[in-house]
Amino acid sequence: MTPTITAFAQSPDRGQGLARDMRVRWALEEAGQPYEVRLMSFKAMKEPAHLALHPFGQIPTYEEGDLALFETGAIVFHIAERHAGLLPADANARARAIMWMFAAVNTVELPILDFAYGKFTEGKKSWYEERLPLVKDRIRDRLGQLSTRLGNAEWLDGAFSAGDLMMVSVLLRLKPSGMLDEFPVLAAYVARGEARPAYLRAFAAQQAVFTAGEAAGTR
Ligand SMILES: N[C@@H](CCC(=O)N[C@@H](CS)C(=O)NCC(=O)O)C(=O)O
Repeated sequence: MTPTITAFAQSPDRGQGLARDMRVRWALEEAGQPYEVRLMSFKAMKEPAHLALHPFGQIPTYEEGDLALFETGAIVFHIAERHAGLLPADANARARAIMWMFAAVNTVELPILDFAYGKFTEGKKSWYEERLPLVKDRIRDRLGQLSTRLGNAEWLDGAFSAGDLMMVSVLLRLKPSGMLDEFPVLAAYVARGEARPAYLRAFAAQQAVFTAGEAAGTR
């Protein structure tokens, strides 16, 4: 059965691929699975029909038959479990790939979101500028540690896995800030992820939503 995911009808990032439907699209492309997309307005995301799927009123969601999921980590894990290409067959290597998925969303993404969302939510507070160096240093600590671990390796643990997919997705949010370039090992790692054919297909698909909106005059 072809799954349906939800994505922004009008992505605030203007098609840069930073919205989280991108991770799910990428995972489905890596797995070679077709999918359908239901585009959501911000208003519709907060209405009962969508809240029944996603209690926090966000995107993306994933529907397949009578299964409905939210949270990108869970969705990517579900895709990776059911299709080849995203989790190693060896049990220990598989456990480590899952560990990296959690590390991406639970350890690396948290300080990055504090930085990325802070400007919008707290940018006008008197203490915002004073706090900013601390927020950036927390990110640099994590990036330094991750960079040391990655070293000369191509991917985090052997072959490309769902752990890399989640980690690259999380790190991509830092690209516009220039902070990633302070860690050439990680900048190269992210570039390897972005060069994967599955990533490129997913990126083009999400960008097409923005381009179509512009052409229709809804942007
Ligand atoms: N932890 C969630 C985060 C989902 C999330 O923050 N989605 C954003 C788009 S990238 C969203 O829907 N934001 C709109 C809102 O929260 O109202 C996941 O990984 O799926």
